[in-house]
Amino acid sequence: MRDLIITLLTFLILGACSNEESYTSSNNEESLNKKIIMLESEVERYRDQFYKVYGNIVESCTTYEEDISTLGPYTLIQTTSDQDWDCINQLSGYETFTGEGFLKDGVTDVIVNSPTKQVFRSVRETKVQDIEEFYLLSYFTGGAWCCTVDVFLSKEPPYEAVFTEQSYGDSSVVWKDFDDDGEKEIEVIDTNFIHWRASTAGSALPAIYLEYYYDSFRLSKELTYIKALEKMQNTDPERFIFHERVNDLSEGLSGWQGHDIPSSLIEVIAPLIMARREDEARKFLNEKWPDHLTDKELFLSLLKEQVEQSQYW
Ligand SMILES: [Ca+2]
Repeated sequence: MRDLIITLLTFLILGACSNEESYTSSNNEESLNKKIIMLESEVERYRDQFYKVYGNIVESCTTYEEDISTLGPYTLIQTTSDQDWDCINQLSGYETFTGEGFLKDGVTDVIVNSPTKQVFRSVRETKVQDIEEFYLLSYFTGGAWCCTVDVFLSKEPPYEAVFTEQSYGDSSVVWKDFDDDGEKEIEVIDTNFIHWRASTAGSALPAIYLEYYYDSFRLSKELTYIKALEKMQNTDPERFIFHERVNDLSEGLSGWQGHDIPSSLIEVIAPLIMARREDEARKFLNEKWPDHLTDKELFLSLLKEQVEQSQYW
């Protein structure tokens, strides 16, 4: 392995030398450019080969451990890798900057099987919780803004995933009895308003509520309605104001007539529409709509169109 890497590095150095040679011996700019492009593509090729060889070295110095446990009727198989960096550095003949973390290290695979089939798989570290009525599996997908995935596994036959949600950001869905009736519900932050006429930070994140009903979750219109009313009453009225933008470069595509749409306003109106309380949504919009803005009906119809994009509509 080490010899192979030295050979590859030698090719790279020779490539660089011949580049210099042709530069001094030729005045033809075009042929020089061609030569540079050719050498660059060769360097890329050697780089690819180097990573392949290096990846093989890392793999040869990595041990995998499979941990099998049970989760009620389910079997949880978790594979963890351990990269030996003394071994890797010795075989490759040099030390890396970081000394760790080439390819995947740590949890590389999580599989959950029911008695009859595979019901879950993730290549990310997964949090496993017994939440009484269900098992909850959660993992973070990574990325600057994204996303937590929650999967609810049934404790009753047929044993399967009854609910999967990818939430925005690093928060899981909330599972609790929101209305003290003895039955728990799921609070989901609906992601369908992200980037609707707003920036990422200015986007509305309306909360809706789901109830368990005959083996699956469905929208709880009543609870979604109650929570929208709570939000309406408990929000500082300042947060329902359309503020004028200093520099609106969106040409009407974002905000409304040069104003930011208050995200709290959508966070009340969208759940009201979801709960089929459109009359109350309209009444609330009428109360909050400023005199200096126009096309309120168009605004409401566009907002409603967006609500209907929700997977829970
Ligand atoms: Ca409840």
